[in-house]
Amino acid sequence: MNLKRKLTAFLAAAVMAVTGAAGALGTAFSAVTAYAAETGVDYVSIHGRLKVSGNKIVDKNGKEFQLRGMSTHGIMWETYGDVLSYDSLKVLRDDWKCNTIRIAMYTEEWGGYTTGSTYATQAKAKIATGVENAKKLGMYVIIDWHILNDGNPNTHKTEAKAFFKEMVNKYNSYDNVLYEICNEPNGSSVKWTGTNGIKSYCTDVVNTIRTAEKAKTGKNSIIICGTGTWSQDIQDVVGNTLTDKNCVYALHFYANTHTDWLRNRVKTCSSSIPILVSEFGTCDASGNGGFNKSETVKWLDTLDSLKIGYINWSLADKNETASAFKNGTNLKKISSGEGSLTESGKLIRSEYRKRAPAETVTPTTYKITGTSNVAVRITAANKTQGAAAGGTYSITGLANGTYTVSCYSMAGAKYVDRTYSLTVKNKDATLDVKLYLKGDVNGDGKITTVDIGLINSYIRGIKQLDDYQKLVADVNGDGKVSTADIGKINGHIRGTVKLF
Ligand code: IDC
Repeated sequence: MNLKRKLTAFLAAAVMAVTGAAGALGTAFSAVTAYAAETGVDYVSIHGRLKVSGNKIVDKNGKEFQLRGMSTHGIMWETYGDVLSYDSLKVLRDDWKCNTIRIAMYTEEWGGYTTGSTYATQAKAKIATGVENAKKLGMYVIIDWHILNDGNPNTHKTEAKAFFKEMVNKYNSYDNVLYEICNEPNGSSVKWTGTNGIKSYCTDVVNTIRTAEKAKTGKNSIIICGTGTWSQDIQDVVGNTLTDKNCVYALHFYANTHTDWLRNRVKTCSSSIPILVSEFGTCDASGNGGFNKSETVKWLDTLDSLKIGYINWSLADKNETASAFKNGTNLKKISSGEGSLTESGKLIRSEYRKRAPAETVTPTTYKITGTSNVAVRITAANKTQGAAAGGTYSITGLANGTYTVSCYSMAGAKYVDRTYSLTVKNKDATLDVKLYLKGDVNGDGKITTVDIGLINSYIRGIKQLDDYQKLVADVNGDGKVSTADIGKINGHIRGTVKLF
């Protein structure tokens, strides 16, 4: 029986065993999940986890990298969180050339995070949708603690710390996540320095994040720190940065309100501190009125020349100038092209398309290589390669995707054939093949009472066996792992039964 048929038979038997309450079997074999092929640019695979180097954000190769993207409006407002769907983010990535999405979660206004636990739960579910979809698409994602009414970030410092700790625990291993810890501190008494100042808030929250990261994988995400006067006072940070060097400082502008004077500040400060324009608008600071194309273009020219990233406000269809979409647009499934865009949306889309650098993904096909412990024939994507015992193999010309790699023993039936599921995504993959002897459940190359012990524990429900181990344990080939197999293996050890 070939392996596929064997597996199918085993599955059928497993189902029968479960439904028939035979009791000897644990879980049925898990299905291989198919991988949807991607056509667009997977920014995160190409550029990896970003970090701050000196006063610039750089990619995994140490090359300056500009975040370029769109911000949601408040994810709890109206239907504005809908835009975090896979389909809409894909349009932003492929048609708008955005490499980043910013998820704005208000802390106070309109179902704000701190105004009720139900809201907080809903907000986190929306964040999860956005982060997961961004990850699938290879886009960077900023989780934005969107203070505004709060004025002083210290107002909700306790909640902020708990929130970011939770985010780190969830997303620490994700290479695409950045944290923005206070959107726009504001109020005449809210300054960078001082005991109740922004710096002290940032120091505390950054500490919480770093401690949580250390407790997980130790990987470190970029943290975006807001600055005074609605994130305009970057000059206060110069000479007084946080000790943590993987932080950038936020500068926000609205093109019709903030002009040369603020651009000059950016030019001056950018030589000494890392800056990110984590929010900007094409209009008045109110978000409504004053659409200003020429000032917007001047800003983007300046920021491009300084290699500073920028994120536009906002992906809403609200009746206000800053909105990218016309009122009534289905945000869950936005379309490519200009059809549903406002003048602001049209400008941003066309500027981004012009400004995004070409991304090259080379090569476009990949290989799976590895070794094998015994002589095998290995098949993936209808390509077959052989490997000698202890030798290597290489299957080339594979596109991105998840492959079933089937390994047939050429060393006789004493070895149990095996299938692996392997994902190839923008790089070569390795797979060292290991076939087990029939009955050798722990794969140590011997058939012993230890293997019997494992099967026994499995039958009694104390230990799990993986799908391959179950095949190895099923020495009588009846599709079940049962005491009958133990009997046969026992006989083999005592020399009364031949397993092969
Ligand atoms: C605005 C929204 C508007 C909403 C208001 C709430 O566009 O629909 O009613 O917030 O107070 C910012 C803020 C951002 C503002 C935006 C425009 O970060 O939350 O959004 N803006 O006023 N800073 C400068 C401008």
